[in-house]
Amino acid sequence: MDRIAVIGAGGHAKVLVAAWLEAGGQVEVILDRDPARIGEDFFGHRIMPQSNDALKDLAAVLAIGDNKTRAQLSGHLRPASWQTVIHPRAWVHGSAKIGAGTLICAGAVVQPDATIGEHAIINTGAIIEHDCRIGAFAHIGPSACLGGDVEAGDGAFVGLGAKVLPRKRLGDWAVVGGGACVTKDVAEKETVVGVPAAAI
Ligand code: JB2
Repeated sequence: MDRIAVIGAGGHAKVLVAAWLEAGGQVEVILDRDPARIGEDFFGHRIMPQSNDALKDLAAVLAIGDNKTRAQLSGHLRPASWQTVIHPRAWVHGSAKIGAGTLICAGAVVQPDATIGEHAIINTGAIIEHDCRIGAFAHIGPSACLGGDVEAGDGAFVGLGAKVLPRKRLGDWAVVGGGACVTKDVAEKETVVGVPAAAI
């Protein structure tokens, strides 16, 4: 399996690198933009400064939790390709479509005919039911659960343990707070919290 470049060296990168290694992959280089991190050890690699030069012959993955940062970086970094990372103990049905650069974490379930865009995060133990459509740069948090035929737009964030009832729509860059239960559609860029979820 290819050796990849990992962009970002924080908490999310730990989860991503662990999944990639568990899947049998190898890491070529870890890049971070924070000068204070350069030279630190990260999974046995010295953290290096970010540059397009370091990426040009490598598949890479954006290992940064913030959805907007991943969207921005995907527009100006130029690796040879973007690597999709699926933990070997995630369950992804063969009919599901997973975009380039997306991470599916341990224990996540992606059911038939779900589609997930590029550079998304389906975090630990999240459930994506049949026919869901998850946009690019979205993040479905640990143990969150999306019922069948839910749509989550580009950059949408669903917090830890939140639930979205079947057929509901989350607009682009909508935010669902941890533990919320979404019973109505959520507008673009709107933030909702609580049970049942309401705008703040
Ligand atoms: O533009 C960038 C850049 N922006 C931030 N380029 C590169 N190469 N690196 C960048 N970073 C780096 O990502 C920061 O310097 C920092 O080292 C790292 C972000 O680490 P942090 O631990 O703050 O956040 P995270 O994105 O790894 O994890 C967050 O999101 C996850 C989904 C946390 O909230 C986690 O708890 C959460 N599970």
